[in-house]
Order: sequence, then C-alpha cells, then structure tokens
Amino acid sequence: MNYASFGQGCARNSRIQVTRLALHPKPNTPSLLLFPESFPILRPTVLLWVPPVPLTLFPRHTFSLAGLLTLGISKGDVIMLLLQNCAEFALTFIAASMIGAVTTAANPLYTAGDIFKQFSSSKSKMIITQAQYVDKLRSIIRQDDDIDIPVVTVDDPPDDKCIHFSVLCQEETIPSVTIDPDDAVALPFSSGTTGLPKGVILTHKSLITSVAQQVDGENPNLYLKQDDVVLCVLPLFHIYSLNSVLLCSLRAGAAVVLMPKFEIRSLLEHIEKYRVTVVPPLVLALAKNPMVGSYDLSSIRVVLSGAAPLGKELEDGLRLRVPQAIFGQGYGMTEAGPVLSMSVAFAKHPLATKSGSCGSVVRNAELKVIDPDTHYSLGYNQPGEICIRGPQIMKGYLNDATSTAATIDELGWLHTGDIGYVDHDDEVFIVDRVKELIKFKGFQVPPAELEALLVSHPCIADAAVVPQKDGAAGEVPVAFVVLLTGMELSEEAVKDYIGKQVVFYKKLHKVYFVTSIPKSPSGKILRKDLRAKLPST
Ligand code: 4UV
Repeated sequence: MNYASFGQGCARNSRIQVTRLALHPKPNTPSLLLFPESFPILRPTVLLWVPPVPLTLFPRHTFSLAGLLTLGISKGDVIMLLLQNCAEFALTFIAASMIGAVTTAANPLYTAGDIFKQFSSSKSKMIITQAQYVDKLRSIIRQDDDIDIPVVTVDDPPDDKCIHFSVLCQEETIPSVTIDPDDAVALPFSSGTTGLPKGVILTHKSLITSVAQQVDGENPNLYLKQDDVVLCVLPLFHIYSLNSVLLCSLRAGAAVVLMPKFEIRSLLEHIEKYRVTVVPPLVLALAKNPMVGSYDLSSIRVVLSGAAPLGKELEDGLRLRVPQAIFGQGYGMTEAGPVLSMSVAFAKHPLATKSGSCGSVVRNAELKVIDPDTHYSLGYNQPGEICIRGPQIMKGYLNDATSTAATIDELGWLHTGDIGYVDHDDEVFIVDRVKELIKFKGFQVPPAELEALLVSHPCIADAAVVPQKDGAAGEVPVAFVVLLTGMELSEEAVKDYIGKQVVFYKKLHKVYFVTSIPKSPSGKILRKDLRAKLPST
C-alpha cells in the first residue's frame, strides 16, 4: 500500500483559523489565513492512507513551503520549532512532513541549555522561532563556528543573520518524495519511564494511526464535526496539543483557533467571539474564576481533559459553569503515539462514563494490565502496570537502543510505568505511577534532570527529586539533598540555584536536607520511600 505522508492526508480537509491577523508584516507575502471550505472534503474510509497528492498544502491557496528545500532541508532532516502556538507551527509541521522532514518542537521558555540538548541530540538542521527567543539561541549557534544553520523567525528578524518565514513561502512545485510509513515525522522529547529527556521517534504510520483511532470511522471515539471550533491553547510542542487538538481537528475538518498563550481574559473573549465548541482542560482553571460569569460560554459542547488526572472538585466546578458540555478524559503518553484510551462520552454515539475514568482503549490497539513484578496479565479491576501495543506506538528512542528495549518488550508491548486497572465496562482508571516522571499541570518534569543539576552544586553530595501532591498543579517537584561534610546551604540557596537553570514548572517547591538517599543494592533511588516521607496534602 502506498502511504501518503501525514501532512498530505491531513491537509486535505483543513481550515485553520488564526487569531493574529497580521501574520506577515512584509508586503507581497502569501497569506496564511486559510479557509478552503470550498474544497471537497475527502474522507477515505481506510484511515489517512491515501495516494500522494501534489504538494499544495491548502488547495485554494496553492501554497507550499518550497523554501525549506532551498534552505537545504531534505528528506530525513530535522527542523526544530521553538514557537508559541501560531499558524506557522502548523504549516511547517505539515509542509515538513510532506517532504519527509522531521519536526522536533521544544518549549520556547526552556533555558538555552535545555534547548541546546534537544537541538544537538536531534541534529536539527534549521530552527524556526520568534525574534524574542533569538538571543537565547545565540549561545548555541553563534559561539560555535561549526554550527551554521538557518534561523528563521515568524516575525520581524532581529538581525540580518536571521531569515523571515516568508522566505520559505515560495509558490513552487516541490519534487514528490517517497515516504515509507516507518519514516519519522515527529520527534518530541520525553523522559519516558526513567532518566533524561530522549527523542521519541513517531513515524507517519504512528501519527496517521493515532489520529484515525480518534476521529475516523463510522463512530469516531473523538467526534469532531466540521462545524466545530476547537481551541488550541495548550502548547503545540506537547504531543497532546499537536496530535489530539491540532491534527485531529485538521483531519476532521474542524476549525482551530490558535492562541499563543494562556491568558484568562483573552481566552474567554476567544470562546465568546469564535463560538468555540471544544475546549481543553486548561479551562478548568476558570472553574473558580468570577470573570467567567461575564462571558457567553454557551457554545462549548465538549471539555477534553488529559495528560494529568482530572480532579473531581474542578470537574464539578466547571460543570456548574458550562452545564451543557460533555466532560471526559483521554489518557496519553508521548511514546504511545500518544493516545492509549479516550472517553466514550466523546464518541459520535456516546456511552455513559464514570467520574475518574480515562475512557476505553483506542481502536485497533491492545491494552493489558500486568503485575509489575511477575509480568503476568491481571484481570478486571486489578491494578497493575498498563501496557499498550499497536501501530501507533513510537518506533523507539532516537539513538538509544537500551532505553527503547527497556520500554518496548520483544513482543511489541510498550510499558507505560502507569498503574491502573480496567473495570467491567472496559473503562481505564489510572491510580498511580511507578515511573520517575513528575507532572506539573501535565508538563513533564524529569527528576533525573534536576538531580544532575543538584549534584553539580559544589556543596551537594547526593540528591533525589520526587513528586509532591499539589492542589493547583497536581504535582510539584521537591528535593531530598545530602550536603558534603562541613558544607552549609539554605533551602532558598538550593531553590535559587535550580530555579536559574530551569523552566518555571521544573522549579523546586521544597528542599529536605537528609543524611543519605535510600537506594537499592543496585544503586537505584528508592523513590517510594522518599515519597512516603512527604506530608500528605
Ligand atoms: O508523555 P506525556 O507528557 O504525555 C501525555 C499525553 C497526554 C494525552 C495525549 C493525547 C490525548 O488525547 C490525551 O487525552 C492525553 O501526557 O506524559 C505521559 C504520562 O502522563 C500521565 C501518565 O502518567 C502518562 O504516562 N497521564 C496522561 N494522561 C493522564 C495521565 C490522565 N488522563 N490521567 C492521569 N495521568
């Protein structure tokens, strides 16, 4: 079977609504405001695996990013996106996928050090960013003479070494490329079950399958309609937003309202102005905000939650604000492609669900729950480690066969490191996490990263970082620190030391000074023992 690239499938029935009208301040540049409603909607019955189409992203505008090729990007090359949510993010992702290039997106708020790690590990050949982040990039690209890569800005370039995005927008025909389903298309970074962030290879097959599992078929699990208006405020560098918000909406032909960042008043204005119908869980933050009462939220029909547990109290709070909406959760993991299960309340023919449920396993995938020690499968209602198998899961970690083998076993099962159970209605419930990962409002905080920074301090002999429950963020990172003999250090000094080197959600919230870190005979930190020492909240 001939697979089209992910972008070719997705772009066929898309309309993107952007919230920033002056995308290109320069004259004579093509418009990126795309509403190709007149284009016939193609709905191949067999997923998105349609034959390649000529490289025109959005047919009415005959628009392409041929400039990617002119600037030296070709099949297999990696492009790094360092962007807030914007139309250029979506367009680059789709255009890159059509020429067989791979996109790796990083949080633009990351420190220069974090960005450099992802940049060098992914061997990116181009960076697309905003002028405000170029200073941060200087330490990566200007001081090292060996690195000479194009830096493209979607707004006015801050200096003549940067290139404006419009240079990519050439209306030229791009030679067709043969894309294998197992070719990489996206390279998000995730720490997985242990260690530092690693490149997660998601292939065309992974993403095509995952999107199809959600929105395709007679009774889509996530029923998005062409007249839906989906709010994309969660950052697109996270797989949840990229896959289940942007790509699923494009596939279903729904409009996407892109918001560069979360700001309550503007979010409410967008919902009212654009009659938004599908909103992400961030809106839960609104549950208690009195401002909500002054806006018309009657258009909202679905509230999607995922990436972290959905608190009952918040859910109840929001139910009062938007009583007409359907609420539900999805359960995802970057490495799983990412969606493992999705609320059946979102289906075209919905079913009743229970509070706390993460939905049922997506179609054409297998899910099992195993005893973490014996690896035997467990029955209904018995908590154990959740494993998933199917064509949507990652190909593996980039250049890391050991971590790949520790995550995907020889029978193809991906071990999530999450503890959960499946009830008699086939609904998945997550109850705990055996992996190291800490989740701050759904954002990944890898303890290994903070531990490495802590032990680089001249006064610190050893350290361990674990999650502490938090009402607002779900979890926050806290550290156990062993000082070198004779050294003194205050909690504030430790927090400051880390705080200067990490993005805001990785900052330490508490430091406990201890005399030793409990470890197994093999040297593994006994995190459970440390978590047990924390005050329960
Ligand atoms: O790797 P990651 O940051 O990935 C995610 C992805 C979440 C998605 C993606 C698409 C969806 O449609 C959707 O609903 C959710 O978060 O972190 C993976 C870990 O986050 C925790 C769990 O520990 C994963 O292994 N997690 C994800 N979803 C949930 C969750 C949830 N609904 N409830 C509790 N924990």
